[in-house]
Amino acid sequence: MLSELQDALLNGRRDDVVALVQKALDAGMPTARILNEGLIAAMEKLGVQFKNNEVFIPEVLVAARAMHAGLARLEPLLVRDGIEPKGVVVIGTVKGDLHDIGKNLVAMMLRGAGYKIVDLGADVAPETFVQAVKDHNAHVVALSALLTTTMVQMKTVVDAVRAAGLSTPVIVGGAPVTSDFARKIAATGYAPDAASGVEEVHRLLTS
Ligand code: B1M
Repeated sequence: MLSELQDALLNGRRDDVVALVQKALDAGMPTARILNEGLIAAMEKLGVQFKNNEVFIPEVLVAARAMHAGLARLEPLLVRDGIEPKGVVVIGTVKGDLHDIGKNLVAMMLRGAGYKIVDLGADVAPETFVQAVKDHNAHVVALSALLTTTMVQMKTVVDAVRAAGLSTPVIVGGAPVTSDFARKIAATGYAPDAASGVEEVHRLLTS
């Protein structure tokens, strides 16, 4: 049943995902097992396929939508069972930048990997990131920028987070962003794509 569920998710068959989650629940399978060995395992496979250019953005978006539908069915039960998220990640596209497709992908993959996501959207001011970290006791801040003119805002956010006395790791990504740039602005980490973003958050929270 779990491999059927993984297969449905990898192929973006949203209705099948919901039906198979329900079938597993009806069969008495624990919610954590459906989540970890069904939905999350499939998203991890998808992340590897995406990284290896075996699937592309449209497939990832469709699979992510199916993942959302499956998660929506499990969420009330997970809350009831008291399964804690792996950590809280505040994510947003920096001020002045309206590109949000890559940021959404990163958020979806992180959600799929078991993190609670506080998605601030696009065109987010530095003080909004700081406030969200405080309000949600975030473990990581993830920033996206697609314009060379807005990349500089990432430094403003890193500086604002540190000026607020917070040691929360800040990771950065987006087409024009490089690991060199991340180092220069004293960001804690860098991820070139969504799958690496998940790996980077795992690394930071387990090291
Ligand atoms: Co704009 N745009 N755009 N645009 N746009 C680019 C980025 C551009 C490269 C196009 C070009 O000229 N060739 C160019 C930037 C040039 C530069 O700065 N060097 C550009 C420009 C100039 C502009 C405007 C200024 C155009 C104008 O108005 N004259 C304007 C700016 C508006 C603004 O933001 N203030 C503008 C507007 C737009 C649209 C609104 C029309 C639309 C955005 C719609 C939306 O996002 N809702 C748009 C689009 C779609 C693009 C392109 C075509 C596609 C971007 C995209 O979604 N890629 C883009 C050209 C291109 O990239 N080929 C372009 C797919 C997405 C999945 O990839 O976002 O890179 P990406 O995310 C990747 C990784 O980067 C990484 O993971 C993702 C998945 O692997 N990643 C992270 C991203 N964020 C991360 C965060 C992390 C980790 C990894 O956290 C740690």
